[in-house]
Amino acid sequence: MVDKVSKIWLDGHLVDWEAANVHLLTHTLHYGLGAFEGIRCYDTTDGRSAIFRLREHVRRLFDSAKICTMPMPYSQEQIVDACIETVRASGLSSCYLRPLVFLGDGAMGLGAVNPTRVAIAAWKWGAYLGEEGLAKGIRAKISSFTRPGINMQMAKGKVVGHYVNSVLAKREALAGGYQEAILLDAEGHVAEASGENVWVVRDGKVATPAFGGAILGGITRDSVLTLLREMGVEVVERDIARDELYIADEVFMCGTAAEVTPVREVDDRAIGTGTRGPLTKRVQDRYFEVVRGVRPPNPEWLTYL
Ligand code: PPE
Repeated sequence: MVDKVSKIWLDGHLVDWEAANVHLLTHTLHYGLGAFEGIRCYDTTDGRSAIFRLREHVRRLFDSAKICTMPMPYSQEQIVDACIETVRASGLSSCYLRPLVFLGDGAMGLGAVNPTRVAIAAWKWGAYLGEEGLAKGIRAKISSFTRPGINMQMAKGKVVGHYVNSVLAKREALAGGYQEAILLDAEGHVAEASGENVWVVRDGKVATPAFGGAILGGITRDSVLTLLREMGVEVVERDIARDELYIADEVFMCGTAAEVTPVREVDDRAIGTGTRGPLTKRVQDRYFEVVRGVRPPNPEWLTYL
């Protein structure tokens, strides 16, 4: 259960948690056209809280809305400010932020063009794939669900309706006793997990599926690419075959919610030594240092409150 906070930002104002409701004929509820974001705010070492890569997330929210042909009734700067306001009003020093852009009620039918509405909620969210997952790695399974091709779903958008496929894949993995599903694209290449981008390490070299493929362009993925390069690690974006996961020295996944999580098993095969690998640990440590302000991040990665 999500712990209740006092306020949610809805259409330009903070409203009481109980008052943050919509009508049953809300268009997005029926047809899935909408966009959302997931952003984390962390406690930092100097006692302040900081939102990680806020501007990049807000930019992607606007990109997603554009992909959905939904005009945004606010500027990016207004949504940046609204996110900050929402965290402040939550009283939480670290939290997960969920901006949601949706079509309101009014007309029905696929052709309806109702006004775009925006909500932002904040809640406390611990380790998405568990503390043990962060420390020792998770068990993943290649999904029976395929990641839709790049002209079937607009993969660069974080679009509400796209998540049906992810939720089904996640439920299938959980029902099978695994913690996460890894989806292949229509050609059989590794695409991404239900809510994370995927990485493989072999002989000290790192690879991840290319931005242009059937993946969400993860902001954590972008951060990890930058950190790996800063660490002097060779990293490429390329096609990855399913069995490259099996024979990798290390596999890890990353996302705002999952942060940097090692994968210790794929399809019941132990990866490397069957626990968190050394390079994964280095990237993970560095990521947590950056989000918590221990290590100076790249300019503008932290928005201090
Ligand atoms: N791929 C997918 C499909 C995805 O949903 C996410 C985020 C990512 C990659 C990583 O993107 P980024 O957060 O920008 O690094 N998934 C969100 C879902 C969490 C949820 O269960 O809800 C997230 O991590 O916030």
